[in-house]
Amino acid sequence: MLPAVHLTEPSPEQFSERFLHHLRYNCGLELRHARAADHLAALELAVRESMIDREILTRRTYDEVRPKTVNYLSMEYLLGRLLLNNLIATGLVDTAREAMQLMGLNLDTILDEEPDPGLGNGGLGRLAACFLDSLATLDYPAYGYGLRYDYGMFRQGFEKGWQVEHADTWLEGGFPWEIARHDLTVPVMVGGHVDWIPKKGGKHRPTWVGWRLAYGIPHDILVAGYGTNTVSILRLWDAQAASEFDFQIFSQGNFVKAVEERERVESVTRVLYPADDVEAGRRLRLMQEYFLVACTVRDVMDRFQRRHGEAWELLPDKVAFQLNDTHPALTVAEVMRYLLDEAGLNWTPSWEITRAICSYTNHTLLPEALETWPVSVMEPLIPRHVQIIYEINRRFMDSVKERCAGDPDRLRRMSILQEDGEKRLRMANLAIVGSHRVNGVAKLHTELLRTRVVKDFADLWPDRFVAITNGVTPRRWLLACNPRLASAINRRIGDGWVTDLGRLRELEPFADDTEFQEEVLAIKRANKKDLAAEVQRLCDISFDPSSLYDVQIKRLHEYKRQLLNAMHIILLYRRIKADPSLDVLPRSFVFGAKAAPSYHMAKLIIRLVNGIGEVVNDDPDVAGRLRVAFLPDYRVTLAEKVIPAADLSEQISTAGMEASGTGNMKLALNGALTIGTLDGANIEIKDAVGEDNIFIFGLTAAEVEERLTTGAHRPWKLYRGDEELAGVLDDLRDGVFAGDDAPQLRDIWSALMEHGDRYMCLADFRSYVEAQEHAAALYRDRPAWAAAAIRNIAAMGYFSSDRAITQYANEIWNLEPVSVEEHD
Ligand code: 26V
Repeated sequence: MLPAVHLTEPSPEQFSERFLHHLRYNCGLELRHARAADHLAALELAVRESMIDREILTRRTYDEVRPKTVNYLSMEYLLGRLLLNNLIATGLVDTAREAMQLMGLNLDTILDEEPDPGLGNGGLGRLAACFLDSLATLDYPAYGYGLRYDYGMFRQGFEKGWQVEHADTWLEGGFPWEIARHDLTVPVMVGGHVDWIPKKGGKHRPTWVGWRLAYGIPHDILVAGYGTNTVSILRLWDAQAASEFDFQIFSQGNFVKAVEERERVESVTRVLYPADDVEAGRRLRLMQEYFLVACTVRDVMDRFQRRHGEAWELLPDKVAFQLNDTHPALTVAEVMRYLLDEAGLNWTPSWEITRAICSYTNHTLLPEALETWPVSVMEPLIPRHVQIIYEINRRFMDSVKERCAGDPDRLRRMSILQEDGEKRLRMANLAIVGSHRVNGVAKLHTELLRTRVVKDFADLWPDRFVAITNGVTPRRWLLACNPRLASAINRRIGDGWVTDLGRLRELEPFADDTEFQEEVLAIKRANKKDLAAEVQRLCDISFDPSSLYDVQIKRLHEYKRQLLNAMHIILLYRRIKADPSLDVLPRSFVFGAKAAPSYHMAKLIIRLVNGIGEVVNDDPDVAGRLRVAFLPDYRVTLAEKVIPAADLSEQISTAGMEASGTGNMKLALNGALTIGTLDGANIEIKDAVGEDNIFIFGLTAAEVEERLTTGAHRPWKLYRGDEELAGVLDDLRDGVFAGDDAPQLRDIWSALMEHGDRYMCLADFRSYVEAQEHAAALYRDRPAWAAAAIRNIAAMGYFSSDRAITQYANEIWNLEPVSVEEHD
């Protein structure tokens, strides 16, 4: 008989007892000696207690019910700070606030001490984090799986306007949210080769021999659902070398070599790759991808076996693997290997099971971001997997040949093996062939996948492709980050929206309510004041809260077109210089973006924007009407400060290039109006808010495609046809905003004028400027702007990650919620 588990709500007094207990017995301190970092640690441990109780309850329930469980595999999780969200989820915020007060401490000050675990690059990693929140909140049995990088996303600084990268040592001060589970360590095989060895009955079977062992140590981060007992686990793997005694080499007395080998194995989880585009083709990156997959499949299969023994035919009823992009695509090969080599099944049932449990989400259309791996890199590391993939491909090609004999081109395109030049494996093809569902992340994105990127596959298996538009968690992206707006909404429609975001529709009637308009404007102003203080602190630039806050926050990429935004600022500046008395709407431009350290053009664009700021911010002719701030080290924590204060949300990617975007949703949810192209989820946002409440401009995806493929895009013609555009381009050519770096920054001009302007900044320039003028005009009409902002908030219900996850559960995983009750 297991002991009863009841969850009791601590009083503020009890909670401060808990806090003091942890301060004393974990930090060895009395309150009077504790510093900010100690307050943080003690508070985290106090909250963790409540989460662990729930986690134990959750595990018990699942051991009993043995439900189907989804396993989300992602190389990246951009969690952001956890303390406030965990306090909110467990219902302890008010208790904690009071408890801190009782001890003369301030909760907000402590919250602001927490570092931000940045284990991801951008949208894909943040989406994974929103999904974990929704899975737990909706009571879906789920595990997140990822890697525990010692160094996460680099910290960004600026020197003379250039990006500089610093190591992110997020584990340095300890990370109380994780629990190392050495008892659940898993072995991972690497290297060796495949032999054909006779097995029982004399049949020769391929056997992987000569491999070496590494180990994966799980570190669990608890993810508490909001207002439910469910706590799910994000399990991050840390690579560890085999113990010294396993080393032959060691016993041969070659000590230094043994240590080097350990170092090599353990470096697998050392650092997050800070590029989200050009596939690195690096051995270490492949090793990371394999390591995640091998550890995870082993862990899931072990759990399955504990619950269901060798009843492998039950796998599709009990297990789902969701591949977050192709990075974990080796799951297909690893599950096959497990079923064939370890469970001893034959090919056909193994393949049926594999396909029934795997599914794949595509997050990018850019051809340069589609992963392929040289066979020559893969073979020495995972020879058995390469062999299995060849066999998958052989059978697949045979089946395609039956259907489309006489179309060798199609066969070549669909093959997992790319044979022109160096032999490579195409991970997207592997993921599609090995999955029962493939999803895009917005309607347009899925359509473009179907008709362009993987058309042959969609023709062959139309039902395999589904569209599931991304979403964001309302807990972090409204309730926690914008308490002023959240309470104002609660006062009008109650707080049901927190778990049912569609309820925001009930705000619609308040769009024309003067009182609510004024309240929303006042809240925005207060948030803008807070951000101004932050900008002052970070950049030493002063923002006027009555100016329009024009915000672009996202990774730095040419397709996202921070450059187009910069060109608009240059245009405004030129207009003011030409006539300083001109009536221009005061604007404060906020940029937040990291460039991949190896992405030359992205770094030039950062330098350009910083250069524009330098020229514009202090120009007496401008008289404070334009302010440009590039906030250093953009990350989740900074997003939480910028988003509530934004008036205008820049979503200006070249149409057909942004898969979805999720910042667009967060900003609109916080009452910013979008200026954007018909790209990604912008299209669905426009449909939801109505054309009058968004500023749409630019070419459509079809028009971009047409111009790019026919060569109809003529930068010089556009230059000659638009005097203002020509002025902006001349400034770029002449390095007006580049100081001593003019020669280097001229590459930006060259990309536009000499290399064809691949991202169509020139083509969209005029229509962008006009959209900006519409935005400025509306901003001057405060009640009209407020009404549009309210309509945006009211229309964001669809963009909840709860809706997205419900769709995954129903359309892909066939997964049911399981509620976690207290135990008697
Ligand atoms: C690719 C690579 C290539 C090798 C090096 C490391 C690395 C890391 C990430 C990636 C792919 C990044 C793809 C991505 O983040 N896509 C974004 O996904 C968001 C969520 O679906 C979506 O909203 C964005 O539009 C999309 O750009």
